[in-house]
Amino acid sequence: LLRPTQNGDRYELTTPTAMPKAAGFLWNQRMMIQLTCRGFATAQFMQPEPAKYAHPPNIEAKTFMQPEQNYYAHHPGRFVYIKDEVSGSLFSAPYEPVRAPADRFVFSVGKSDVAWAVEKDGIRVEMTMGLPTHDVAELWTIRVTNISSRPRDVSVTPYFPIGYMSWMNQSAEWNAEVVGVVASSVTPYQKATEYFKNKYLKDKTYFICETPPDSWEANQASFEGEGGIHNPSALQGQKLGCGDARYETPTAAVQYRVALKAGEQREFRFMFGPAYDLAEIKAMRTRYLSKQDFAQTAAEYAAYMQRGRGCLRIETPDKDLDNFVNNWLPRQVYYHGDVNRLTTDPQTRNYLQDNMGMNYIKPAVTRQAFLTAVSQQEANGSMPDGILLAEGAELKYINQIPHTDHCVWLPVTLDVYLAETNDYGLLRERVRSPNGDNFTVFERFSRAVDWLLKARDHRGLGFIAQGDWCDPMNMVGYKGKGVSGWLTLATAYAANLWANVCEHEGRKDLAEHYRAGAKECNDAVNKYMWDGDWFARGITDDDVIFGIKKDEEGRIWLNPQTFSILSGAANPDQIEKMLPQIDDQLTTPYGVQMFAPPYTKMREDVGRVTQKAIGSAENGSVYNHAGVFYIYSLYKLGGQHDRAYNLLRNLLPGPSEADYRQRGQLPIYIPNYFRGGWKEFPKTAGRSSQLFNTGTVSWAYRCFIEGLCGLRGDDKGLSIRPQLPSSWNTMKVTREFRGATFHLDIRRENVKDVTVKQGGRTLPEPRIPDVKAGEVYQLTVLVPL
Ligand code: CEZ
Repeated sequence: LLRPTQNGDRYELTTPTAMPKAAGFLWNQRMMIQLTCRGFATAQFMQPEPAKYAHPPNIEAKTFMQPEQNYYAHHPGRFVYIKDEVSGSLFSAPYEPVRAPADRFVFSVGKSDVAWAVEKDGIRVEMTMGLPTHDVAELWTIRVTNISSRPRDVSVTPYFPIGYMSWMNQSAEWNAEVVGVVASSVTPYQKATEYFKNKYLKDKTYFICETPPDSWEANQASFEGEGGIHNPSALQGQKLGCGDARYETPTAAVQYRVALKAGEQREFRFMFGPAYDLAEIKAMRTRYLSKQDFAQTAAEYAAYMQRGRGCLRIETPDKDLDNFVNNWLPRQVYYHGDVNRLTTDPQTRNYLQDNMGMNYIKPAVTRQAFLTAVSQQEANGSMPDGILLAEGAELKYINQIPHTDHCVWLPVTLDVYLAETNDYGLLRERVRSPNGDNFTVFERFSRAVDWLLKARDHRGLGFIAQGDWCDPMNMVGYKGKGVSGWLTLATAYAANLWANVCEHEGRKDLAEHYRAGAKECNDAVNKYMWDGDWFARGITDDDVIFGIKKDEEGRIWLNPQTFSILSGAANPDQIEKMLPQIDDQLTTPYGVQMFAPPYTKMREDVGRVTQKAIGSAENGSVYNHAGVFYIYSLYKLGGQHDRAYNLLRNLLPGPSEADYRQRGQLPIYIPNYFRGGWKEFPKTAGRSSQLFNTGTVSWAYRCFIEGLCGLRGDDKGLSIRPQLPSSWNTMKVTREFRGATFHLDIRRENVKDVTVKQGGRTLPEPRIPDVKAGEVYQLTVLVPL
């Protein structure tokens, strides 16, 4: 079904039907494309707002990237029809639209390309797609080989549907100068002001060929005819109709008639993408469309991916895990830090956490992100709902709804930046904001935490307004009174972290102030929200406490428990009561659910989260972001090696075949959720959302580095406290840190506490002080039995 190849550098799936939505993705700073094993594709590019150059066949709503997208016969994709012109038999690669079962099928996802090899009736089709590092375009190589022992006469017809581009104006035609189909459109608008904004949009889509085809078709309806997409009428004739589309749905189909001797092979190259005008298409053609340029572009792109390789290599008893941590997790972290989910207004909490991951890859990017974020701080110290990244960008979608947690993420993510870089100098940078105020980063962080401490009610609990970390929890506090237990705890956690920084900066007075604030929050939660075995989630506008034993739905929520551990609100007795409840009520074979039981009907004093489908998204799914907070809190707590590790491993599909099939996802990324509703709907439980945009990954990487491997920096160096699961006796780790390289040989032995040896010498404590850039440290680490 599924196997890693090339040392985990690639994953191969050998059937298009067992996990139909299994996909790979590639990106550069201007675009992203997700390709499923069956050949369906979703691509976006930034100009600067996200736009598409291949569309569905009818008007599509514009929205943010959604989980659990469905595919259908006419979904945009990249396909090749192969017809035996003697026998008349037809198939398509990779699998859609014909859906003819192949004799051999391999979908191979690499870090810098996506490829297929499909064989049917003696013909092999290989398809490979790559991207340039800086431009928006897909580079396709299609190779057709006669693997039978007789000469073959086949037609090869790449089919790249362009779809419904615009209700104002759309057309497509063959252009001999660029050797391809060029579709044109006008992005629809109504306000005169938009005309000027849209004037330079890339409203053309091109599909150009290195080798001129024998015929082509630019009109979708003519291509498909009465035969249907699985057996297009255009393939019945000697050649394609060479038609155009005049306010008709554009497509790009080109045909080569090839006679292949036994063993003979033909190779074709194409480019697909958006352009402003013909001159740009010509320039793209000249820049990329040749064998040599494809090879060089692929090498450059691979080097670009390689720059995101991260700072950790592990060798553990679990090879699939090693593959993921060494090859794929840092790649996904890099993606988040590199493109900010392809929005011009990432949610503030997402922006900060995505950039938190960049600490382990390119800390200079994180540093800049802090400066950008605080430059948009409001005059009252609060943070806006989204951070604007492009000129003219606006707050959209969820960023128009007031959420009260954004300030929390400043100290929380700064903690990692300081641990990695020790760059306290950042705090002394001065940042002017558009509202005219001018403060140092240090002052801005203080103002943010002060705002959080102020935005609390008479009991000392944090107002939730129309949401906190949980976006769709929009009606707990929309009347202005409701409070969030989680937010109050997160405020305490953030205030404590900030107090540590204040202390480091010689501001004992402020440290005391923030610790006192944190204590107030913790005390308030303990006073009003402890329900005997766990903490409640919140109290509504009408003073109804929820997330407690007597609730039939939404009875226990994960986030308050997690943050009570991180904030120090929970004492050891409380933790001892909470953890088994989380095991019993929330933990499933696919990870830990963010609450349970899921809501089955609207609760008007909680909000639209209760209206989401049972076990999907925030309604009681295995929401990995919440799950990984919990894992992090277990590693912080210590002594929970197995609980933490089992959940950490479970963020990843596999390694059993049954698990892969149930989750339906390749083990090359962590999705934002797996379906929950484990007791209610076991049929769908575990199913992946297939959405690789998620705050989970920076935390997951952090858990591997700081938690499992126990390697955390501070102002004095690197401390070493691995937390191996009990089933492991050894582990090898290579960690890059502040320019130095650490090789650790970790073993279980009869020691009382973690013991570190360097060159036969036992260090006085498990830490390396004064890390020197350029140095290589060889360490033996002994951990207790
Ligand atoms: O968005 C995510 C947010 O990007 O949901 C998380 C939140 O912490 C992240 O910042 C938890 O609520 O509006 C909706 O109902 C959406 O479902 C969003 O809540 C969700 C998107 O689906 C992306 O995952």
